[in-house]
Amino acid sequence: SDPGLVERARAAKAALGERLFVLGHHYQRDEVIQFADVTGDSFKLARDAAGRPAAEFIVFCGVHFMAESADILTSPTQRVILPDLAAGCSMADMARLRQVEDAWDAMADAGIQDSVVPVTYMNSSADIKAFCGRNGGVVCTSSNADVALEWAQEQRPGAKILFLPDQHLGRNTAVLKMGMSLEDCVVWDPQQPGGGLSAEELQDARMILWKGHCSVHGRFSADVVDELRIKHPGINILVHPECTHEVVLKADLVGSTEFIIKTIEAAEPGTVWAIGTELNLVQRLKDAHPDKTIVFLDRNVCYCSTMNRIDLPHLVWALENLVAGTVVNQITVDPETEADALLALQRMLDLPG
Ligand code: CIZ
Ligand code: SF4
Repeated sequence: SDPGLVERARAAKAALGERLFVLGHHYQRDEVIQFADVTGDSFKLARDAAGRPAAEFIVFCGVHFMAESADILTSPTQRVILPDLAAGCSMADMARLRQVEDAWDAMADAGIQDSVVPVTYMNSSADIKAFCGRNGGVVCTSSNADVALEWAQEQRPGAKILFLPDQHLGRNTAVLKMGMSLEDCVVWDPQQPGGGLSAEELQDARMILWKGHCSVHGRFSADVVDELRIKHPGINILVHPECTHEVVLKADLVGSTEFIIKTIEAAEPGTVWAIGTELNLVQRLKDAHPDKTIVFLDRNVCYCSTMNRIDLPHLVWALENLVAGTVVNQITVDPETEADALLALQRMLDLPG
């Protein structure tokens, strides 16, 4: 990265001292990660921010929904800053509150709304988390989706689950961890009238999956898994549960980004791994573990384009403004949304395990 910018970022961080806390998501660029006080997945980072009450400014190097979660979990005096407001998440954008409310009304029309418990993945906007909070639901992460689904099923006998917004995480968890079948799952398509489902299909389903997906993890293909197994006999395939069901079925290990990192750290020297998650993280793991062979589970490069919007120039711009006394790109969730979203987040924090 540009030595001038590196120097300016260092100077700005030094000038702000304890007033500043920089969070770096695992999918961020190296040029940004070098300035993170802590790295992690979205959930760990939001909790780390909440554990730093002395930090007035939380600079979140990640995407918009993560900064919202940090704002919800930190105190009102702490200000959360996203260095580029264009750093959204295509998956989170696939579930808009209006669309989810329409689906909810259709579930009332089909006579099932009283038995549906909404569960949203952390990767969703604050107003979707708030919808879940208001309607008896919960937030989950890729590490606790099974526990959250179990909790949801226990809310009432014969409970159905509306899973937002990632159909793949929902399906993979339901089928591989909850003993449901693919037939128990239906997909609600917000682009179609009535979600593309009949009242009968809704009544018969146990799991109503929102038709959303991650544009990065959704790209990995089962064909590449087959090719790599031929090319590198003994290879271990390690993927994130946002990958398609087909890919997950062919993998050896499936888990969150934190799980992927721990697995590679614990792996024996000389072992061979193909990793199906965002490329910045895979490249960093490869660099950190030269004693292991690590390949990317795709023939092409595929970064998360919105994560990559946070680059060193944007970080320096945000930090230097703070030094000059100007808070730029602050992310704030309105108090009503925040209170409801917090209900759903608190239910997650209270889950067993
Ligand atoms: O795909 C993502 O953006 C993930 C895994 C985010 C997170 O940290 O939960
Ligand atoms: Fe969203 Fe996927 Fe990017 Fe994560 S990797 S921020 S889920 S688009």
